[in-house]
Amino acid sequence: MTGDTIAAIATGMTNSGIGIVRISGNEAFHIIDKIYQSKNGKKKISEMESHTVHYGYIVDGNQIIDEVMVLILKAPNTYTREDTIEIDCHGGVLVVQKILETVIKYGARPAEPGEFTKRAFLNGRIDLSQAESVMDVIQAKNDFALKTSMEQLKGSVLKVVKELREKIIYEIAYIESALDDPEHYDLTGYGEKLDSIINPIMNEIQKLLVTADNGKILKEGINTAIVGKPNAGKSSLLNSLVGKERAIVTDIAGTTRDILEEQINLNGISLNVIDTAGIRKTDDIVEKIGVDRAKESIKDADLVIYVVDSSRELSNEDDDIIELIKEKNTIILLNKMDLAPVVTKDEMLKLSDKKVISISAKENKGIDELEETIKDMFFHGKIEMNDEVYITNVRHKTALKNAYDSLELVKKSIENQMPEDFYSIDLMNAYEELGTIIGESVEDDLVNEIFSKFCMGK
Ligand SMILES: Nc1nc2c(ncn2[C@@H]2O[C@H](COP(=O)(O)OP(=O)(O)OP(=O)(O)O)[C@@H](O)[C@H]2O)c(=O)[nH]1
Ligand SMILES: [Mg+2]
Repeated sequence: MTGDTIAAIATGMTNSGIGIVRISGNEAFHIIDKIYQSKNGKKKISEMESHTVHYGYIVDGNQIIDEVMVLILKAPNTYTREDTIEIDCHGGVLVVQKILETVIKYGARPAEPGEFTKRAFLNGRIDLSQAESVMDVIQAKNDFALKTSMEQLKGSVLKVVKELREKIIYEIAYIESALDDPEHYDLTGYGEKLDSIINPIMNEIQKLLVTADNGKILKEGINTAIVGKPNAGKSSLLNSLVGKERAIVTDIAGTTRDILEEQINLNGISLNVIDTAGIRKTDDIVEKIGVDRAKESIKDADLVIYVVDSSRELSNEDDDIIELIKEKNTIILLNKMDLAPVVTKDEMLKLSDKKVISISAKENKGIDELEETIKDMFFHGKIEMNDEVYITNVRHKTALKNAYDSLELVKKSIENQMPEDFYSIDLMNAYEELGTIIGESVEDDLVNEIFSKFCMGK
């Protein structure tokens, strides 16, 4: 147990139906006894049964602060494993703050961000990957993110990582024992055997690493830049994807000057779409800044949508754009298919090896095909959420990568017929790296770093 008693507002700081102030620690009941007054009886709240709700007032001396419901949770069956009180009060920002101030006045200290979850971790209720997923659940932007975070919260990552670590530690233990006691444990031919044990472990890690790439995109959204010449219909496309008139559309070339960003949800996948200024040579200072930004946005994009006005001849500027997008994931849209075509798919395919789709942003045609293509591009057609474990956390990904590299070193040592203690050094590194994912053998710094990222009151 950590000792002191912490308190924080657990709900958002806006006026809402209810607000919750949470208290956790040894003094939690002592504090609530001093500031809670029940509606009828005089009984102390600390004498009531655990996991019950009580109706009364929060008071500071004679002054009533709010009418509340108090939830009492006695250790160890609580989130933090400590005595916990939750005060449900009216949801006005001022009221909630007043209650927190009173709780602090009578002995609690304001919690650091994420400190409740940190205590849950330190007191052994959850592992580190679960703790991190608490934050992810709170911040989930779409169905996928929510679902994977919930899976992780239930311990999906923990399970896989634990299994891998068990296999590795077994081999380390074997090597150590054999080196100590060669009469009972034989290491002849062990290198080969170890190699055959490491391979499936490395495959498993590799599989997790692949999900990490999808995972990041699924969680944070695909950064998508819509680019093209002025008047091609970029803003019209954005509007069509968003489903409302978000960007200004006119027939004047050079309408969009600055970058405009919108989030779109495609059946559970988020797209962070930016509409950019039409790319062309210009002497207009403001437009030129916009054009430079448009070019810059190509560099940062996971996906570029290059919109071409198919009712007009291509020009040098199209060649320039094709050059800029050469290395990027790109979909070329031949827009304005409702008009007489001047640029055809075949012509476009001669200039670029990218996927080409005909659409009409104005009449909303071809948008479905665009959406399907995006899904295929990023998830090879299958984005349905199966039971696969997804890695959605950058820290986990790095640790997996490091573990993989260490195992590769083990393989090298085997290949070069190095002495066995070389194997165990790198096996140990892999073991420790995997351990950092679930918070075993982690440094205090790392723990603090992770928990300080949490929202207050969680
Ligand atoms: N016929 C037809 N017209 C379209 C289509 N898409 C866009 N337009 C028209 O093309 C003109 C330019 O559209 P915008 O969406 O403003 O083009 P933009 O690429 O954003 O242009 P800039 O912001 O100037 O770079 C407008 O008059 C639109 O109504 C389409 O599919 N068919
Ligand atoms: Mg525009």
